[in-house]
This record gives sequence, C-alpha cells and structure tokens, in this order.
Amino acid sequence: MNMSPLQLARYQYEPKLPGMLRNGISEICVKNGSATESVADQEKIQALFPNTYGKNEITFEKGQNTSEAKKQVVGVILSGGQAPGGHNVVCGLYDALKATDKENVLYGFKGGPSGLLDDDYLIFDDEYINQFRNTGGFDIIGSGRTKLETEEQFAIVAETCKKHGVTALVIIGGDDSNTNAAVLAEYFAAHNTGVQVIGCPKTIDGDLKNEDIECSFGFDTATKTYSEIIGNIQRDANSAKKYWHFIKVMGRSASHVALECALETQPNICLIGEEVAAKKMSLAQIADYIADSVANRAAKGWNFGVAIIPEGIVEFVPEFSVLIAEINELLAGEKTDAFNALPTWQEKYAFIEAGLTKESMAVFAILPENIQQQLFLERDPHGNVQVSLIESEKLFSALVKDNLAARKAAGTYKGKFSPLHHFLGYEGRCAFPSNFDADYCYSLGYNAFMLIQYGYTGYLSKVSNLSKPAEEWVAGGMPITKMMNIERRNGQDKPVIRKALVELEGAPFKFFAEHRAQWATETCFVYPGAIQYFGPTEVCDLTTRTLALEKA
Ligand code: FBP
Repeated sequence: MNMSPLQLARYQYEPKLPGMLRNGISEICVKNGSATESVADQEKIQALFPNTYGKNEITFEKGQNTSEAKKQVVGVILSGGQAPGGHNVVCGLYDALKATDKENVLYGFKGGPSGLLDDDYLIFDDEYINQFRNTGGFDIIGSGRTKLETEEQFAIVAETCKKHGVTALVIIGGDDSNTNAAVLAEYFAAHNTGVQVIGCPKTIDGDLKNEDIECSFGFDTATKTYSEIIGNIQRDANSAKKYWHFIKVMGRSASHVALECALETQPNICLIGEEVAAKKMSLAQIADYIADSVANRAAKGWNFGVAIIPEGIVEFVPEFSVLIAEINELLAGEKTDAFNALPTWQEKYAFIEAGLTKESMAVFAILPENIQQQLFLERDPHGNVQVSLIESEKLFSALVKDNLAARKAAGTYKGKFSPLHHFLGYEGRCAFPSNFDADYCYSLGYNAFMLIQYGYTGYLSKVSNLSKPAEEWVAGGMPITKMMNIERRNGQDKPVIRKALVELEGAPFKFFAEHRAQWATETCFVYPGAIQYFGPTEVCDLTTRTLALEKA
C-alpha cells in the first residue's frame, strides 16, 4: 500500500481514552444509574420492547472488574454514510477485546448490514487492523444502506451469529441503524439467542444527538473540513472581490452542518432549514433575504460574498413540500409512462400545468428550467422526487438573480452579481479524523466492548462530557429505547429514535442569529485553515463551536 507521510505519522498516534478507562481492563467497574423511560410514548415503546425496555443507565468507573470471564466472539458492521473515525471505533473495540483475552475474536461483516445477511466477513488480526488506525474512510470492512428491520432478516442474522458462535454484535450507524439495533436486540432477547447488540452513534449530519448523546462521531471532522474549504473560498472572494459563492453543504435533513460551518467561518448568509420551516418562508422570501445582503454589500462597492445552503433546505420550505407532494401524486403509477411519452418539454410543461394546483404552479413557474426538469428526471424506486438531488445552491442563486434584476429595473440596485456554485459533501466524509474524532471514536469502540463484557444488550455506547479534555470524559451506556418515540413512517406507526433538528432556542442558533445581520453586510470572514493533527492542544484537540456553545 502506498502511504503518505501523514498516514505513517497517524499510525503512531495514540488515541486518548476517558480517564476511567485508562487503568487497564482489570480496573473498570460499573456504576449503576437510574432506570430509564423512552422520551415519549412510554407505554407503546414498553409494549414493543418487553425484554429491553426500562433498563438502567450505567457509567464505568475505576474499580475491580467484576465481569464474567467468557470467550467473546464479536461481530461489527458499519452502516450508512461514511463518517471520519469509523476505523477507530473498530480499533478501540478490537483493542479492548484482545486486551481482555487474546482468544477473543472480532468478525467484521462486510458492506454494511448486508454482510450479516450474506455471511460475508473477515476476521481481524493485528496486521490487518494496524493499517487502518487513525485513518478516515470505512474501507476497513465497507458500509451499506440495507435496512435490517424484518423478522425474516433477523432470523437470518441469528443463523449467521449461531454459525460463528457470535456472542455480540456492534452496529455503528445513525438514527435508523441504531433504531434497528434496538429492534434486533429485542428480537435476540425474545428468542433467547444469547447474542447481545450494542450501537455506536455515527453520522456527519450531527442529527443523532439528545440529552445523552452530545454528538455523533464524524461531525467534528467533516465540518472542520468544509469550514477549511469555505474559509479558503472566502479568502478568494475577499481577494478577487468579484464573485458570490453559493456553497451547499451536506446534511440530508437537519441543518447542523451548515450552522456549525457558519459559526466557524462567519459567511454573509447561512440558511437554516428549521428556521425556514418555523417562519413558513417562501422561496421568494428567502431569495429576497439573500438579495438584501447582495444589494447592501454592492452599495459599499463589494460585489462579492458567500452564502451557505444546507442540503436539506427545500424540504423545509412549506410551499415547496406541497409542490413535491403534488408532483408525486401527478406522476403516481402509470401516469409516469404517459408523462415520459410526451416528446417535448413544452408538452410536458402543459401536462404539469394542467395537473398542479394554482398555488403550486406559481411556485413551479418561478423555478429555473433546469431545476424544473430535475424534479421530473430524478425519481426514487417508489417514483418520488429525489429532493436531496436538487441543486439548491443553483436554485437560490437563480432566484436571487431574478430578484436583483427586478431591483435594478426599479433603480434600487446598481451592483454586479456573478455567482459561482459548490457542493461540499463527500470531501469531508472520509477525511483523516481530527484528534477529537480519533479519540472519541476509539473510546466509543473500547467502551462498546466493556458494555458487551458486562452483559448489556440494546445499549448505545455513550461517551459524554466531550467539551472537556478527554481525561474528564465519562464512559458508559444507555438503553437505546430511552431515545425512542413513535413516529409515522411510510403510513405506519413505528418506534424510532427521534432525529435531532437544529433547535431555534438552542445556544448555537441563538449565537448565529445575534451576529448574522452584521456578517451579512460587513466582511467578517474567519479562515479556520486545515485540521491540525500535531501541535498545541488548544489548536489540535478543540471540538466544534456547536458543542462549545451548547455546553457553555
Ligand atoms: P448517514 O445519515 O448514513 O450518516 O449519511 C448522511 C449523509 O452523509 C448525508 O449527509 C447525505 O445526504 C447522504 O449521506 C448521502 O448519501 P450517499 O452516500 O448514499 O450518497
């Protein structure tokens, strides 16, 4: 394998564990916390999880290890989108497992949950795992988006586990994957398989968090990577003074990534989907808001700026959601074929015009033609519009352009508007994990093994107090059912982990809201620079502004 000097240097990095896990396996004991309840719908969740509901939260502390001596055969999967630090979760798990007993075995099921269904695996050893320490990516075993949710699938997974003598599974994933981990844990318990299930909180989107999980891993590195690039673009904008940059950042639905990048870089504009929804803003109102900044800056002679657009924004615009729902209805079933058979865009347009309500047609009409066509080209397997593929950075710059043209005609704007577009997503998902993510992930994996060793199932590996130095972090576990409530999904009531959206009453958004008017008209750009892996701790170990503000 060809290796960069940084990769070689990162192999030597020793991730920091929480203080209570530092004295060796023989000196980690359990401190019992209180019994838990789900965040809502307690009776329903309890009825669905009779074997795993209501268990105690626990923390680890220094003391005599009293866990049962037993050979452990653990299986691990990575589930969903890549997030920096996944390799270190596996490394921490492996190190704790081997430190407990050299005879313990770690299986890696390949390609995500499907690896468990297809019995596709590798067995980790030192030589293999050492190549992945402190590196980005999920290539150690691969990942996938197959959902483990049906009884048939669970029965196959139980068979796979039985075949290899697996005693526990570790599922590293986001809210959906950990929801499925809880259901699988319940199934295993109900069927007396003896297989435990432990989850680990992953996603760059940052939307798997709550009063227990302070942040999901990967968010720190991904947002630092995007912020570096945004800062560089800002410096270019401030040097060339001729472009407005519209930068879309990942985050399938919640706007945590956009908000964190804005706190790091202080751009002129950052849209927050949750605010757009709360204020029921229309596309025209959003365009007007951005155009105000463009016009005010132009009046000072500054025909340049930076706007951050969250990937999931359009779903939060009420009129756009209605439009999407109507389009899905318009093309349901066989109507798609009739639509596709129309030879020209003009004829298709007439078909759309005849099928949409007057209100939705008005929204559709203001969209640029390429976006209009995108809405009809990209469909998911159910025939629905794939909202995440809409180029919202181009949508908003086009709407702003129209808005500015109207202002020019009215004599209220005299500037130049040259927009450029960027999409930052995949650039950040496999970056070398920051020291924070390297430490946090290693701790999550190490801690996951301690939960297994002490016999817990249906628990999430929990490491908290993360805004403090790693020495002061607190390791433990909490029942996944504590994070669950009932939500309507695909026409059915389902027990799910509640997705964390940006809280408009939370400190990070409030800080942003207090400063954005100044950022919009002045040039307050901050240039965070690249992630630093070696050097002073106040530069290298610092986590996100979001966490710092939340914990202040
Ligand atoms: P997870 O929720 O699985 O962590 O994935 C999140 C994400 O990175 C989003 O930010 C993005 O919208 C999506 O994955 C892209 O998915 P894909 O890798 O399938 O293109």
